[in-house]
Amino acid sequence: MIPREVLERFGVEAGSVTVHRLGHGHIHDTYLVGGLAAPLVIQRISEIAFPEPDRLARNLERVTEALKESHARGRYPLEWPVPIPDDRGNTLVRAAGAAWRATRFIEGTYAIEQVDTPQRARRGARAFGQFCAALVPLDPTHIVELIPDFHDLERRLARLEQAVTDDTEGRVADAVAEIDFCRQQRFLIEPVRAAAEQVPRRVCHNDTKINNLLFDSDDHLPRAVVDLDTCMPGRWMHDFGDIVRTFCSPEAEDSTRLDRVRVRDDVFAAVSAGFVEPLSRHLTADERESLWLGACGIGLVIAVRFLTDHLEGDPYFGAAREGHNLDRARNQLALHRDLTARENELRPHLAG
Ligand code: GN1
Ligand code: MG
Repeated sequence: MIPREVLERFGVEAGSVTVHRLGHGHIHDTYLVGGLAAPLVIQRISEIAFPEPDRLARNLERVTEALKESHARGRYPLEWPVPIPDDRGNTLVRAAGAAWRATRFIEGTYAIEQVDTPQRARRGARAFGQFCAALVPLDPTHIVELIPDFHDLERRLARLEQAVTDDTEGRVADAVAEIDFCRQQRFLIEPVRAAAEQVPRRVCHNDTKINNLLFDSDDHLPRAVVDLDTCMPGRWMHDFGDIVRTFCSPEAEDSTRLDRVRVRDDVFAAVSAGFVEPLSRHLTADERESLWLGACGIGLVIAVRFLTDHLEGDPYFGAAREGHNLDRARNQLALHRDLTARENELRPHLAG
C-alpha cells in the first residue's frame, strides 16, 4: 500500500485515513486516500514506463496550468486532476525507494470500461476533443516527449521482432499466428507515417481510452479527462484512434470472446461527430483526412505492444492471469481486422 513516510510527506497522518486501490490503469499503482476533508489520489509512478519522473512532474505542471488558463477563459468546461505539492512544495516525491505523486480526487464521479450508448460515446469523444482544443495554446516545444515515438508503428514492430528473436520466455511458439498477422500489417507503416507528417504537431493526450474519462455520478456527463502522463507532442489522429479503439468495441480490451469484438457502427459515427465538433475551428483539411488512418494505426500499435509484452514476460503492462497480454493482443487484432475490413462502411462517418 502507501508507506507511512509517503503519506506524511503529503501531510496525511497514516492512522486516521482509509486507503483503497483505485481504477484499472495498467501502469502506475493508484490509491484513493479517504477520511480527509478532501480525498487524495496518491500514485506510485512506474519507472519502467516513465524513467524520468521529475520531468514527468514538470510536464504535468505545464499541462494542468494550460488547462487552468483555458478554463479561466471559458474555453475548457471540464475539471482536471490538480497536482498537490508535498511539504517541500514538490509535486514529485522520492520516498520509500519509489517516486510518488498526489492529486486532488474528483469527487462524485466514476469511470467506465465500455461505452453503453452512442450518446455516451458522443459526449465522451467530445470531452476528449475539448481537452485537445484546450491545449492548443500550449507550445509543443515546452513539453518533453518523455516516451519518444510513442505511437510509431515501425518502431513498435521492430521491438516485436527483437522480442521474437530473443524469445526469453519461450512464448513465441504459441503466438506464431499473431506475430505473422502483425508482420502482414507492415504495409500500414508508410501511409500512417505519411499522414502524420502532413499534420501539425500538437500537445495531445495520447491515451484517450474510455477509462481515462470521469463521468458525473448524478447527470452522467463527462466531468474530467484524467491520466495526463502521456500528454506530449503528438498528432490528433492518434487521439482519435485511441477513442475508436476503446469506445467502439462492446467488449473489454482483454475479453476473450473474440466473436463479439467489433466496431459498433453507431458508436463509430458518434465518436467521429463528437471528437471533431470542438476541434472544427482548428482542424486542418489534412488533419481531418488523417483521422481514419489514426484509427487504423493505433489499434495495431497497441496490439503489437501487448504481444511484445507477452513475449518479454509482461514487464510493462503486467498480467493478472496467464496469457493476459496475449489475450489483449488477440482482442485488439480482432478489432483492428474488423475496422480495416469495413473502411467503406465506417469511413464516410468521418466526412461529417
Ligand atoms: C496504458 O495507464 P493506462 O492503462 O491508461 C498505456 C497506454 C495503452 C493502454 C492500453 C503510459 O494506459 O499507452 O494504450 O495502457 N499507457 C502507457 O490499455 O504506456
Ligand atoms: Mg489510465
